[in-house]
Amino acid sequence: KRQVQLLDEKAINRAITRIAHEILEKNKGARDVVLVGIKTRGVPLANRLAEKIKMIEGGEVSVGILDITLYRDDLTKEQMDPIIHGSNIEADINNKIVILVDDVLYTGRTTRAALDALVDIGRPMIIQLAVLIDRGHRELPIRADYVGKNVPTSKDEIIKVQLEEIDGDNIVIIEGE
Ligand code: 3GP
Ligand code: 5GP
Ligand code: MG
Repeated sequence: KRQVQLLDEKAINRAITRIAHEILEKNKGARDVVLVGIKTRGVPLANRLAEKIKMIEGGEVSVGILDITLYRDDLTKEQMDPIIHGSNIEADINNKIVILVDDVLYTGRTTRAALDALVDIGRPMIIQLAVLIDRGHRELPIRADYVGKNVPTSKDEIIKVQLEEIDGDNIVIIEGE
């Protein structure tokens, strides 16, 4: 299989640092910001962003978790329907700036399901989206507010995101035929 490295550890860290600054700039600080990581790898990314924002600005940023997986387990692209398994969001999201965090943005269906879950929980002032990789191929009118790296892909390529907290190392690879 053809494998090409897209981001190494330093590049991932730089992307996180930049997005943290962009979040602070766009929202004039982190007051009222709640980060919500989409399981699995959106969660460590949300934690890293919260840490980084704290380092830059001081003050705590709440992090919540949404568990959304595909109805079908085989990762085929046709007729996948993301379903919500649960959430752990302790922060009050009413009138807050909620920032969804995911590793890869593809069709947008996971994000759509996440929006559904959020509006069930409360009434945020704004919902924004941050992703490490945008690989294109949207099937819904959804876009990210913060992007680590835009990666044009073909539909049969796969982006492998490995994060220390889960995989033991930090690297992003594109895998093709
Ligand atoms: P994640 O939970 O960290 O996002 O869906 C299970 C895992 O499979 C995902 O991990 C993701 O990294 C990986 N994956 C690779 N290609 C796809 C894809 O096309 N769709 C989905 N949902 N996951 C994919
Ligand atoms: P979407 O719902 O936008 O099609 O896909 C978003 C979710 O599917 C993300 O949580 C992401 O983890 C996963 N996903 C889709 N394509 C890829 C991919 O190429 N690589 C990885 N790692 N995850 C993907
Ligand atoms: Mg994901």
